[in-house]
Amino acid sequence: MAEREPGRELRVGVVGTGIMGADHVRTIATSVAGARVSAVTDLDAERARAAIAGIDGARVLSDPFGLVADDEVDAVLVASADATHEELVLACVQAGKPVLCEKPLTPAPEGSLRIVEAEEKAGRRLVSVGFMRRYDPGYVDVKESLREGAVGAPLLLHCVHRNASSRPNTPSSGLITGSAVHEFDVIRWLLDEEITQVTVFRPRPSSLVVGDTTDPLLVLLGTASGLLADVEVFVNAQYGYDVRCELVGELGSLYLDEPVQVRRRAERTRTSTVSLDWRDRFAEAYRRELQDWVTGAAAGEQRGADAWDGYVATVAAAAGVAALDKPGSPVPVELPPRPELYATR
Ligand code: ISE
Repeated sequence: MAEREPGRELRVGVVGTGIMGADHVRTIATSVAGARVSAVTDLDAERARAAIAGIDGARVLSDPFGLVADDEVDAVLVASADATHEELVLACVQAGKPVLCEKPLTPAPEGSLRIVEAEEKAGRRLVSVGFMRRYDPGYVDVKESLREGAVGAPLLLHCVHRNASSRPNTPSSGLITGSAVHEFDVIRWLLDEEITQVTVFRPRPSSLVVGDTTDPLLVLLGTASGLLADVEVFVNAQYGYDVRCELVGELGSLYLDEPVQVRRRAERTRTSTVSLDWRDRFAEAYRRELQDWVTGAAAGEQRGADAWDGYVATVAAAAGVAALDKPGSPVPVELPPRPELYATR
């Protein structure tokens, strides 16, 4: 890795300038201190050029692996197609460059485990995974209040994850691997314990869904200490993007602030407090995530969800996908012991 002069801005290379990649480029350029975007790459060169329009010193490169190796790239943000994550993240680990990879770390657990093993071999953590809810002020408040004993011992978690609409023919598994996986991560992060089993229920599907997607789904998760968490995933809720979380403890409940009003598609234009998608709902979380990643990378520290967290999320999601085929029956989440490298945070 090229040596960075102390005090110089961290030069970030971004692979993939689709919806999330372009959003991250904008956020780094406008709202993150100590970093600048030095290079981007995308299968669609035009889209890559559009993403860096107006950003001084940023270049469009044609090869993502060339970007990882580039002397003017100190750290890499991977926001390309899920299937490309493993190779790119492994290349970053081999090059000794910090990498922030959008979720999922890899589509299947085996790929994430190979990344964990590569980091163990390198003897250091370089990989962060974009589970941005860990930076959302509301979720952070819930976690801190729980730690401070505000509601006593936790008992139950109720989670809701609604999108306005999904792409036609989204496979039902996508509701788990693309959406509910955020709750899987946030549940283990909030509670500081592992998910041990996943059960999926398939209620009557919405008639507004295009294709044979089962939407909504109800997912029930059990944890190591016996807590239960339910997650409603409904990706064609029509009225907007709506994420909720309530933690019930022995002495009270903690929940994300939410607008109290009727939520209907027809009212969307009048209810400005309902988000249209995750980019505006989690804009502050993304900004804080990127800032923390940059600050950590500059100090040689890995921050946020690590490769082990990314791996565990894929294992839990795979259990959820298996559970789709036997509604109402729990599927165990089986994990190897957590490697020493990930013991301290
Ligand atoms: C999307 O891919 C995301 O990652 C969003 O954060 C999530 O809320 C949404 O449901 C997914 O489709």
